[in-house]
Amino acid sequence: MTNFLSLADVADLDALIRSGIDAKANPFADQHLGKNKTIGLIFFNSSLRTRISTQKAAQNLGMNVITMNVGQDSWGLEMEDGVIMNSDKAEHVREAAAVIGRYCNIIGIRAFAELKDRAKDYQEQVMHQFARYAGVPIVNLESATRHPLQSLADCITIEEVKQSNPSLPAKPKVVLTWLPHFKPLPQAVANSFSEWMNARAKAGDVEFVVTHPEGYELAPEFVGNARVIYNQDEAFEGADFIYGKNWSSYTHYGQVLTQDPSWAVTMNDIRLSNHGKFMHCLPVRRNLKVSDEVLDSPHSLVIEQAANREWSAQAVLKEILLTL
Ligand code: AN0
Ligand code: CP
Repeated sequence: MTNFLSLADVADLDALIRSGIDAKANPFADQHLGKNKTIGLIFFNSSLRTRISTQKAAQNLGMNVITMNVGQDSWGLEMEDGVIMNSDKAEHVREAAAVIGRYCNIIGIRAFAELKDRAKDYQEQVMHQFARYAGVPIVNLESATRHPLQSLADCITIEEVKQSNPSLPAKPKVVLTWLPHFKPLPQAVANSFSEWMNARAKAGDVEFVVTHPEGYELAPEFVGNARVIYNQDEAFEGADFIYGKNWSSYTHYGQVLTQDPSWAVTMNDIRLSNHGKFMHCLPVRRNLKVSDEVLDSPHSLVIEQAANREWSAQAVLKEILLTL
């Protein structure tokens, strides 16, 4: 693996999931791989889990870690080529990426969608500019359209639950549901989860359903062959995993079309499902998107998912270190 920008960079998904599970059982087995190597973690946006779990994973592999918040710790970065740089952005990504690439063997980047111009966000300019100019492997720490380290942690979590619950069906039903929120959020987590679950469904590992109000359809390349059911209660029938996430509209780009509170997940929804587990990438707003009762019950997997971010990052960094 050179870059880790999306599922397309993964040669063998089963093996990567197994590698994460192995790292969890034996975190320091590959300490030699990262010795005297440095990773730079570059954040254009806030983070709790991604920042700490990726740092921890790199340290487990023996790496040194440098973290930087763009625009706060550093200069603002211009991404457009050929412009007269008379805005508040003092440095161009061409120099910045090339320079960071001289200090670091791997660079992780977080750059959310701006949710103003769909074509621009879906071009993934920040990831591609860094990949073009850094000269070292790039890891996606959540880009405009995807959050693959989260999706890998989610796959690991579902796999672990499957392995420890022999009563689950061989192909558990996984339902991605839209949740209400007053602020427009990116589609990245939902896009990525859908992309990865479609791959798991194709391999016969899960059945995958997406549910959301009208107007919240994900981009066709992400929803793929998933079954879309607009009635949430119907979608939850027999669900083994309920994966909640808010996203803003893709078709009416970046808009909040409804805040209908009936889409929030409560114990009634869990009861409709097959005693389903609740999943969310975090951060989550309690009692707006999901009730306290669900989050504080044994049905919730949110802490396990977050814990597995360490092992998903470690599996990915290991793959990349093996190529350096
Ligand atoms: C971000 C999002 O929805 O993409 C990050 C989630 C991991 N969430 C918020 O901005 C609240
Ligand atoms: N799930 C996730 O990526 O969390 P952070 O935004 O806190 O990194």
